[in-house]
Amino acid sequence: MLAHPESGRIKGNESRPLNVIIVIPTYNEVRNLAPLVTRLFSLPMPNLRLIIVDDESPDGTGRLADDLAAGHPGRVDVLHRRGRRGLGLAYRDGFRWALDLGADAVIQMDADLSHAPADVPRLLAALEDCDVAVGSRYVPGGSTDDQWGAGRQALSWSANVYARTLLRLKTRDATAGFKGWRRTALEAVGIDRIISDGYVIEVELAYISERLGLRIREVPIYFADRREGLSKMSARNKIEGALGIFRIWLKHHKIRAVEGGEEVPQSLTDRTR
Ligand SMILES: Nc1nc2c(ncn2[C@@H]2O[C@H](COP(=O)(O)OP(=O)(O)O)[C@@H](O)[C@H]2O)c(=O)[nH]1
Ligand SMILES: [Mg+2]
Repeated sequence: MLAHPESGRIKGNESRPLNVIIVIPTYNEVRNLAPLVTRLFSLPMPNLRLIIVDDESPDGTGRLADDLAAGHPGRVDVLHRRGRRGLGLAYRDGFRWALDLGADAVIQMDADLSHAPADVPRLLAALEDCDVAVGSRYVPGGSTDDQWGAGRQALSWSANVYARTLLRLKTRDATAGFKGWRRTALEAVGIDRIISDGYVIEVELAYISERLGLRIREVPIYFADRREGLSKMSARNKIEGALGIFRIWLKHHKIRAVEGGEEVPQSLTDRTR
């Protein structure tokens, strides 16, 4: 069971503090990472830990992350990935590490301050009575940057509608990258069955969660545009994401859930259908 973040305790186990770990993927975020870490550690969450997953950023983000880790002993881990880079690959490694470190709850968020550190406690509070909390731009009260032009708004909205329609997702913000997970939810998802290497991992996580029948709650957020650095989302990434939806469907559409989010083994559902 999860305790309210401000109490910082696990229900039924008053002696153990709640371990919350935030996984932050970085690629060329040298101007954003230090302010992000400062703001996260200003939250009233004494047991908060961070895992920064850097893909050999040419701008030195990895070195900066090591410095930040040295400045916050025991609270910041840095995972330096080598080889092929990608948001999905980074998250898969980061999630595994967070579970290995014994996280009770895992938060995933971008490094570019588009996701407000001040919203982290709201996601955690939502996890009180759900399995997955989604920081959502597309529920009442949620929004995207005021500076976004109509074209950019339409692009973000249509990517979301595309993914939702093809996969018949109920989650309003299916491409959201700001999520909170109970440990049990991430374990149920199963990191090893995730196939997305890039941005579309966000949709895959939403799809697996819905197939499993996990309790998903969307928490409205304001998504600010990045002020420093550049988006890494290329036209190629967008095409890969669009095609990735079909692979996701193929891989996971047979997942069946029973009440309470417990997965029915595939062989069993095949026999009973
Ligand atoms: N480790 C890692 N992080 C990435 C990669 N691509 C993007 N990111 C990070 O993922 C987050 C979201 O990326 P961003 O470029 O802001 O995407 P946008 O918000 O959709 O424009 C940021 O923290 C990026 O630094 C990657 O290949 N590897
Ligand atoms: Mg961004």
